[in-house]
Amino acid sequence: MNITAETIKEFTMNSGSDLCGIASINRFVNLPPLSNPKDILKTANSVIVIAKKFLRSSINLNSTIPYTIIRNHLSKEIDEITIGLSYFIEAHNYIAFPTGAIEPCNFNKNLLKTVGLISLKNAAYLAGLGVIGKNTLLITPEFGNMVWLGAVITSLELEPDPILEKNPCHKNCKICIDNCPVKALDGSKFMDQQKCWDFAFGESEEGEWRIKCFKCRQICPFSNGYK
Ligand code: B12
Repeated sequence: MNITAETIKEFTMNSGSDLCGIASINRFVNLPPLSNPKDILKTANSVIVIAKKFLRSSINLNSTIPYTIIRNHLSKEIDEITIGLSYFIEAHNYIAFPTGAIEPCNFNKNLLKTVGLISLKNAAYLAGLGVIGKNTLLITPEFGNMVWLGAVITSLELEPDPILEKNPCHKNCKICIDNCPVKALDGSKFMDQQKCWDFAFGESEEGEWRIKCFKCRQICPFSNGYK
């Protein structure tokens, strides 16, 4: 059986993805040295990126428990889909492996940044799923920034999707930058990881691990798509 982009999309959608896009490897150029799948697999030809919709009801509550539940659950679901897809592709004699939705990560000593196997936001942009907003998050036409991402890097050559270029962020909108409680955003492509990390992740007052801040998602006018 010949695996085509359609086969892959059918597989991911049947496995529970809400979006799936494909980037050809030659799109991963002019990136910081941390985002190139070719550094991991020399024979990589494509990166398949999937997204699941994040539950919007979880972001405007007086508790961070529901958001944390959804984030943990989606990370598992995404990993299950990308692992399943990797086995499916491998069964057709190609190399394929998942990148992990949230972990493990590496600490890059040169950049002084914690980095995933690849940057999923970049990969999703290059796979045509959406654009990167001023909050540095991927914003998709269908669900805005309320998506959770995962990817498979593979030696399989696939027809890539067109990149979306039109960015819906209004030129003068700075709502995410102005409302970040720790000023981790400055309008550039990188955010201040340490500031965000120290404030947004860790023990809650009740003593359990939580994600305690997601203001940059919540306040964005595109938390529900921009079609
Ligand atoms: C480590 C990590 C964190 C760290 C650091 C975040 C960071 N931006 O680096 C902390 C703990 C602070 C964090 C916070 C959050 N995170 Co986080 N995080 C990750 C993780 C695991 C790795 C990110 C990484 O590698 N960062 C390294 C930096 C360098 O890369 P990057 O920001 O991804 O990509 C930027 C650069 O490459 C740059 N860039 C692109 N091209 C070029 C070219 C040049 C020349 C230059 C200089 C730069 C440049 O622009 C890119 C976009 O900003 C990813 C999963 C993954 N593997 O990607 C999730 C991920 C990015 N997190 C996510 C989310 C949602 C969050 C939070 C909202 C909290 C939460 N978990 O719910 C906040 C929001 C912060 C924000 N506004 O960015 C989602 C984003 C989904 C989306 N819609 O975009 C991801 C993709 C997880 C997932 N599986 O969906 N996160």
